[in-house]
Amino acid sequence: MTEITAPKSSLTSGEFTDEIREQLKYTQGVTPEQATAADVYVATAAAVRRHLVDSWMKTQHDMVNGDTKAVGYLSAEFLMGKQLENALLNAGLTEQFEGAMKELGFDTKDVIDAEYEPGLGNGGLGRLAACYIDSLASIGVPAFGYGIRYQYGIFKQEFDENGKQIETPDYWLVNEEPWGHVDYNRDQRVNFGGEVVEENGKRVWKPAWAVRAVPCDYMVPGYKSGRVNTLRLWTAKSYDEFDLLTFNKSDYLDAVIPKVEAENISKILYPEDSTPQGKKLRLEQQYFFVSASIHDAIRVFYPGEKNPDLTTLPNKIVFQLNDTHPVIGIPELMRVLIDEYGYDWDTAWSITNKTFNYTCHTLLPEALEVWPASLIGELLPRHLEIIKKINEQFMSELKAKGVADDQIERMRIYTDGKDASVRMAYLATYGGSYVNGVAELHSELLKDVTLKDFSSVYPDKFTNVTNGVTPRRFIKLANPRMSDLITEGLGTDAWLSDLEQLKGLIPLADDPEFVKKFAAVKQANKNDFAAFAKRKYGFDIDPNTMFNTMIKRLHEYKRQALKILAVIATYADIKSGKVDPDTLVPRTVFFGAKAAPGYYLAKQTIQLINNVARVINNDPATKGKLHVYFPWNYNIELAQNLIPATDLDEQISQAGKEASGTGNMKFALNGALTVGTLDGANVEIRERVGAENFFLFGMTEPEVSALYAKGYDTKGLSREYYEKDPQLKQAIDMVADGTFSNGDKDTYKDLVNDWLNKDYFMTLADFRAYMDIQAEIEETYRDPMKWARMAVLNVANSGYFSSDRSIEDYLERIWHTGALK
Ligand code: 4GP
Repeated sequence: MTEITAPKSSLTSGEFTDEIREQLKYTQGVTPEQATAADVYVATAAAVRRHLVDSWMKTQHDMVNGDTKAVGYLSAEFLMGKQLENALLNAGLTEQFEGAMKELGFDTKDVIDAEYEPGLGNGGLGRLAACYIDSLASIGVPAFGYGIRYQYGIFKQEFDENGKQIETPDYWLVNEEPWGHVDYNRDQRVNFGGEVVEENGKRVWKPAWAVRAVPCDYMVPGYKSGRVNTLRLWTAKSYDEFDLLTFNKSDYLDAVIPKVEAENISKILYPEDSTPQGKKLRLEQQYFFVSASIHDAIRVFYPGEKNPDLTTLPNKIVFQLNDTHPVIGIPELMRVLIDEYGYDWDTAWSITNKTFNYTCHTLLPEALEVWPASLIGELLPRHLEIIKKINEQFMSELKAKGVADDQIERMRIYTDGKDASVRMAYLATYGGSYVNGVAELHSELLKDVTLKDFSSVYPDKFTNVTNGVTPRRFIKLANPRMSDLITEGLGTDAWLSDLEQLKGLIPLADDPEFVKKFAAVKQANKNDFAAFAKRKYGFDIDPNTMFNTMIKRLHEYKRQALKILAVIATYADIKSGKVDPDTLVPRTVFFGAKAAPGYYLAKQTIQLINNVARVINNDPATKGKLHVYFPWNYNIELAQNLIPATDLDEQISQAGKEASGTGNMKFALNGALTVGTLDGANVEIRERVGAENFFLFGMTEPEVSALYAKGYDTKGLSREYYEKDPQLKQAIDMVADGTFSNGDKDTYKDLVNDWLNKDYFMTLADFRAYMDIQAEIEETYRDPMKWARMAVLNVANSGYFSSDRSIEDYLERIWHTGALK
């Protein structure tokens, strides 16, 4: 084996240029003169991969032959973002790339832009997985990301002429995808259906059909660690190309049905993020990637062994279940150990229990997956038997511990009866060693509310790991100007792998020169964003206004409705003459959000925002004072451009509903101030950056609970807020009266109805507090040095929110492993 090749900084630009030329010639068959930016992108990607291969092999070798336990991060989503720039940075080839592009006569931006962004995730949970595999590699922990290589990622969002969201398929593989290596020789067979029979006193699964799981490997280079891990995404293939008999009878279409059915499994990312529907295909996807991954891990760690000693499995790899999606892995490992390797139940249980842990990313009860037992029985009959047996064992264990009968009933993993079902969160909690929430408040609520019965019996299983984000992508790449300024201020760039070093900026918050430079960086980023938005969306944005941003999935609990009602209220005040627009801080409000295709109220909210934007942006009364833009198809690229340009960030979810949030961290680390509720990680961000550097408003979680107890949503109490607050009333009336729908009163009727009669997420109840905090925000913004100083302090005190720190917490509290030696 070769030595670890730490990024070869000795490589010259000229040499790198030659490598790219070689790729162009021998792989793509074009001359540099014929090459387009897209060709150069593919050639550069191939050249970068070559530089990573030795470290990749060395990392795998050390992982398998050493005694450092690896991490298997099982996730249905990996929202990676574009790869080229990140790979160049982590491989230490950024400068060589810039030199090479000069030599070849290409603009680096054009080449980077040629990459099609893969959207293999819905939102927070998928992006977190991507940050975590970056940090694992950067710290040097051996790890696999295991997931699905969906052919279609999250839908592409467009808006029609009425401002409605239109979803179109996102075929990200439209051009050559140079990063993934399809490895047909390391495939796995995944079985489905059929029945379980008794043979020689043993239960034997006789599956009815199977698909071939083919891995596609992505190298995950660590930043300056010399380590390269693997993201292994599975593609479903059919074992039969077509049925020759049927084909010969000229039923061409029928002949390919089995192939289509098999390949459907990895066809498309399931589009919901918080409202899973009982879809068979979803369960097939989950089992498909989890089964392939478990078998793959055994193949990797016990190479060539016919009778491996799998009691050592928990010392070789620990599987992290990213939400409930991969939880079928628990009965699958039991099945593999018992049926395929002949272990007895207790030994299998002990191995399984030590190998899995579970991270919960939500508190919305409807997002904790529950599968109908009939569906599991149909697709995975042997697993259903195992789950029932786990449930029996669990109930006896609870009884033996003296747990009361009614509590035991509530805790059932498998619920009997006509609508028998399996609660995946419960299975994960019992079946693994640890359960963690993703921010302190969330972990507390998980323990005290959602999984209270479990934490009362197994208190030691519960822990917290507050989320984090990778500073490489979200500071260094997204915000190069600020990164340079930080490096200048600290005299080193070591902060990029030890983000707490940002604390060194604290004294600089009192250095007017530094603060001025910081403000100038923000202004330059805003200018850049205005140019980007012009190019990409045709927007004419005034960069000399406050940039006020709300980007995240569209969900009622996140309360985009609160923001848009506040915008409408301000607009109404200007129109009615109540407020002189010249007294307002000029503001540009940005929204970025996709709504799940089946989520009606979320889609209405999108339509409303678009039409508020249309009306306000075309009204001379607000020109230069208030504007609203909704760039479509929110993705990582947009986030990387907009976050560094933002002055004020919105984190205004109903307290107790946002598990953590990670956008909030990205904004604080890029010098935006936050207006937010005491929810998710906002709580910890505020604690760290200081209450005086955070615009807090709204009800707390206990206040929210108290208001529910009064019957807020069931007795229609929101109407009282509407009646009592003329500003709120006016805003809602404008939505109802057709101001934002060309006079049509029906367009938003369901949205308005919901606000006035239910308003489950208490938008109306928090409206006044939200309007009141605006005065403080405006006053602060009028003092640019004060604002910039607060922004510096946000950056300086947010180092804790590096995903490197989150990974260190996982290592210590849950995984009990570390970096390769
Ligand atoms: C998200 C949570 O909504 C968000 O608060 C959290 O920061 C993120 O996970 C990562 O932990 N949940 C999802 C989901 O994306 O699909 O449930």
